[in-house]
Amino acid sequence: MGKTGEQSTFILFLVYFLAISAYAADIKHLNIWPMPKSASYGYKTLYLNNDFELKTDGSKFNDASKILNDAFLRLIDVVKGTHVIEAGTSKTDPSLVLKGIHVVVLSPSDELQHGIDESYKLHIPEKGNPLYAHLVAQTVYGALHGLQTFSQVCHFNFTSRGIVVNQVPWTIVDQPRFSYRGLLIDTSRHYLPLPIIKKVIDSMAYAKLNVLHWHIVDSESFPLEVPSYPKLWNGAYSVSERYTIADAIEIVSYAKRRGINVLAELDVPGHALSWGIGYHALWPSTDCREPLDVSNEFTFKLIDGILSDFSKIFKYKFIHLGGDEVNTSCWESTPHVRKWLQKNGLNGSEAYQYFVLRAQKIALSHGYEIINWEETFNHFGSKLSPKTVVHNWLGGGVAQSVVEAGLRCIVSNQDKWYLDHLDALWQDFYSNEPLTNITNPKQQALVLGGEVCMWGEHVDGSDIEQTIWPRAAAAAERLWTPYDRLAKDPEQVTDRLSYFRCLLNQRGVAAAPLEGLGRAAPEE
Ligand code: CP6
Repeated sequence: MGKTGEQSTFILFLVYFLAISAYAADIKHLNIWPMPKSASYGYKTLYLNNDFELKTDGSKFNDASKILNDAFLRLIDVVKGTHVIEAGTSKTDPSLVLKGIHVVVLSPSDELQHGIDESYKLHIPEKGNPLYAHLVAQTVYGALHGLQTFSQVCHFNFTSRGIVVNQVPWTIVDQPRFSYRGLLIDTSRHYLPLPIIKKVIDSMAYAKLNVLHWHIVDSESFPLEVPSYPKLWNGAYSVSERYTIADAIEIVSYAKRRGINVLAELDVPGHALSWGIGYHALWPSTDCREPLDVSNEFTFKLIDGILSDFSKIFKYKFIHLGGDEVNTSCWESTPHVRKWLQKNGLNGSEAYQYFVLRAQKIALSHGYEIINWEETFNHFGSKLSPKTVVHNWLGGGVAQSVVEAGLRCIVSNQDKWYLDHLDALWQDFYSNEPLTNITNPKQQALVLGGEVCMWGEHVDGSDIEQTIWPRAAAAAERLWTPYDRLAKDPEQVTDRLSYFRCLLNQRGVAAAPLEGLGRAAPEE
């Protein structure tokens, strides 16, 4: 029997209504940040056993250095929050008790490198005897992401005085959109004590960021020990504001155990005044103390020595060689450098190119691929090593030209992703799309990802956390979540981001309110 017009209208309306309410429910109850690639869930509640356990039967990964086991212990810690789980209060009905999580890691290797598989599948079934959550990942670092997601579906329940998982059954299939999801910290403008850096690393892992770009040294101070050139850290602010080699190794290892690579930067030749405090020969003259002296062989011998030391500590395949904001007129106005320029037939700008390319060759000889700030590409892009990744920071959307030229690129445009711009809103961070105007899939693949930058002029250990968070989280979702699942209008994710910000607070991270930092930007 055919339907009347009225009936069809009604059915259409009903379908429309159900679709809308299902969508609304999806947004409201899916409090996972960043949003996974896909997630489905139900309505049942399970209780975590007091002795909630990690099971790894069937894993090819033997966890000799306890990366997975420690991550599991941290998971229990953060989901408990500040509460004491009261023994003997857990549910006795075994059909409602989650005994543990069964983690299967398929790759035996614990190598953390750019481009490794970070995917995972998490299933929390509603039935089973005994009942286990299931997490499968190719690498242990994918499994770590899965544990982070698991921690976000656990809640402390005040009735049972224990931890519950709501909305079971869960099925989450997840993987990042971009392989490079970075945060820059700057320990030259303000020294950051080791415990602060570790807290920043912990918080990065909560948001699934995976690269700590360590802008270790710059013009203001040189806080790092370099065994080959032990006077370099004479450029530190004070004797106590320095990192030993053991400190640097500790940072790299701490980050690795959380799935985070450390990208070390030497910003040459333009941001290196402090280097000359220990070695005056690096300065063209006392009136011209940056850029580094391009005419002196010692400059390159020293860069070689530093990178030789770095290659034993910083195992990430990339090294950042800076190359931004080079004032070449200072070279041209220093007599002995001017003489050298004339002898070699170079002007200041050509000498800048010579410097950057020579530093690149040194880095390549130590096995590194190179990241350079975008000025290098803007001045002599076609001369750069094909192993260069161009790091955007100026506003002009250089990514498009970089990938058209066949080079790789990382996006950090200062109008959207500079955390030191205190008046930039989380909505700006959320809406910054790395693939703007890049439609060719081959070119899209050259955009490795992006990075938010916490330059250190105006922050130190006292306020770095609330300056980074929650805005970095907005960028983290942009870099993790498939494009189609991102909100077109950032306001649609306000509640979910608020929730994540609260979660950060509960975990001891001083994330600021979404409305802002509550203080004015300093005068420029
Ligand atoms: N330090 C270095 C900086 C900046 C850059 N490089 C910077 C420039 C402009 C703004 C913020 C930071 N402080 N070494 C540029 C890449 Cl607005």
